[in-house]
Amino acid sequence: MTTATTIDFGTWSHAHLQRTDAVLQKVLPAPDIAPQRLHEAMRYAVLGGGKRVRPLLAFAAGEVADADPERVAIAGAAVELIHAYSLVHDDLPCMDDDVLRRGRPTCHVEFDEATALLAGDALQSLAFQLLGEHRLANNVATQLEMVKLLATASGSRGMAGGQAIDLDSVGKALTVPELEFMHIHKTGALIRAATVLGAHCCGGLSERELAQVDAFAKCIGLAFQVVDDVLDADSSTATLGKTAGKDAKDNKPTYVSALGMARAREFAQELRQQALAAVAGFGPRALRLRELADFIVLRKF
Ligand code: GRG
Repeated sequence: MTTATTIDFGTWSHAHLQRTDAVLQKVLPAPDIAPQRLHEAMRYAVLGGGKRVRPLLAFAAGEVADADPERVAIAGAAVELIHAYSLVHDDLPCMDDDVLRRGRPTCHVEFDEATALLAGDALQSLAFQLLGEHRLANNVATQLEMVKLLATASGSRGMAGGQAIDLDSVGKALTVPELEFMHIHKTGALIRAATVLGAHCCGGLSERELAQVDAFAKCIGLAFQVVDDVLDADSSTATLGKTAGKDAKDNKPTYVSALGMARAREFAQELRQQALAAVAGFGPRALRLRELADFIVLRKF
């Protein structure tokens, strides 16, 4: 057993956040390599903060599977690159048209729209380059499965598809099942992929155990979005580092508009309980997954 279980969650998450940032620093092209402006924009989008929840979930699932943290760090960084690309594109005027992200001007404001678009494209490519370049799984079949998993989670049957539904839903009152479908894809798919990728970095979990990790991730991915809806309605721009109250202003359906604030909060707690139940059988190996579930549901930013 690693020392992971002997340190508190704050220390553990800080150490793994730093580990993720060290990989990201290394794999992102240096700003003095041509084309400099594009590389500067990529680095700006990725290295300017962020909670790194997805890599942390990969590390936590990796601990359940006793995976090699070096491998998990690469897998987690690949997911974070996809996440950063999605935020850059989401902030563009043709999508959410936002000017503030992680407490700083959004990528297209700091650079320009064309550069931001290309930076997002290149971050996505870099994510898959990492999965192709590094030995992450114990066998080739699992490694290929990992590539497929990330591609599916980020593509039209995952995040990009969820974003398309989101853009189409402005001004509409979605039913709760429709809302769930949208969010499971837009936000949940990548969170789920991050977690399962972490577990795949060893190959030692049985199908049943992998399904338990996946069930956890599905619940916590949706909980993440429910909490995001609550925070958007209930928190300040200064606390969030992004424009608060935007969902209501943009007339977007959310869990708060569909269920009301109190019920949305309750629903997040129910999802947390379901997530915890899914990994109960792992005992102490799932400590970090449990702590991350708490962080995701109780977070204030
Ligand atoms: C453009 C293909 C494409 C997809 C965009 C993820 C997404 C889809 C849009 C982001 C819009 C948004 C605010 C979604 C809510 C949930 C979410 C992903 C919030 C941001 O993630 P955090 O809180 O951000 O993990 P940090 O900055 O901490 O990394």
